[in-house]
Amino acid sequence: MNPESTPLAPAPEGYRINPLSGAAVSAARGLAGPLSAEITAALSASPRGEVSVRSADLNLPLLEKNDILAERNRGYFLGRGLVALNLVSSPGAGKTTLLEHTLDDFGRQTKCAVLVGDLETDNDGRRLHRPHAPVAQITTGTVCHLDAGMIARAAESINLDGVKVLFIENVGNLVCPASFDLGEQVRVVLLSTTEGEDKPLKYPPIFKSAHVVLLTKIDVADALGFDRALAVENIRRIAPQARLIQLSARSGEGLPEWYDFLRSLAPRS
Ligand SMILES: Nc1nc2c(ncn2[C@@H]2O[C@H](COP(=O)(O)OP(=O)(O)OP(=O)(O)O)[C@@H](O)[C@H]2O)c(=O)[nH]1
Ligand SMILES: [Mg+2]
Repeated sequence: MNPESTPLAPAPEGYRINPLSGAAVSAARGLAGPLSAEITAALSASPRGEVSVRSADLNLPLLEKNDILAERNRGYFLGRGLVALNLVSSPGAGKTTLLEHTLDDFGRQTKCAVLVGDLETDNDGRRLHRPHAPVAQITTGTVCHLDAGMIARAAESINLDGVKVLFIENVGNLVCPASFDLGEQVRVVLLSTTEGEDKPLKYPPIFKSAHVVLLTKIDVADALGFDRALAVENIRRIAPQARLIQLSARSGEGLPEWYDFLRSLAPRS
């Protein structure tokens, strides 16, 4: 058992945070603190949990509570000089395996941290925790996605000093996470060869929101009869904006390109 592992008391919303490595000595200043009295009052007066900007004439879109918290996270991450990536995929597409390799390879030169979400268990957090990488597990209970409030609380639970890259491994789901901005700068969507070539066509919102699409488990593509050219065509059709990297965490193919991409994002100090 990891001596650092001391789960925090459950949040009022029911989810739990467990910092498995690199726990913060004291909570970071105010990231998950209450919103201003003005915004809290406006949110509670709104049946749909929305607040409008004061000057409605500007015709700005309404911001929902998650968006407000996400913007606060984004500013906090930028202020700390780190880049946050939100990894989203179906269950089992290979997010944790890729992050294990990333922490062991790329993470030795560039300090990384991980916030990982699942409905239940600390399994992924335990797979990921390493002395050189702060990791916190978020267990959501019944919620099929992470939200910006969970990220704020989990980010406060670990020591982010010196961290340049913060990975957020979302709950395995191709639908729910699409609508929840976490305050990340980069959204990474994984599609594995075991899922079939047609997933971008069937679940377009998540692929349309991607900055990067990773086609994973390419080592088993041939054995599965997976048509990589067709998958690439489908990704390009739905997500022309996204950078595409094909890789296998198992064989190592494509990992240097992924690390080069991370290197291009990581702020230099
Ligand atoms: N062949 C092959 N298998 C892989 C690769 N990457 C991961 N796997 C396997 O795929 C399974 C799921 O991998 P995980 O990394 O746990 O997937 P995940 O996306 O984190 O899963 P959830 O967190 O449950 O959504 C495991 O059995 C891995 O060993 C790969 O590159 N090639
Ligand atoms: Mg995982």
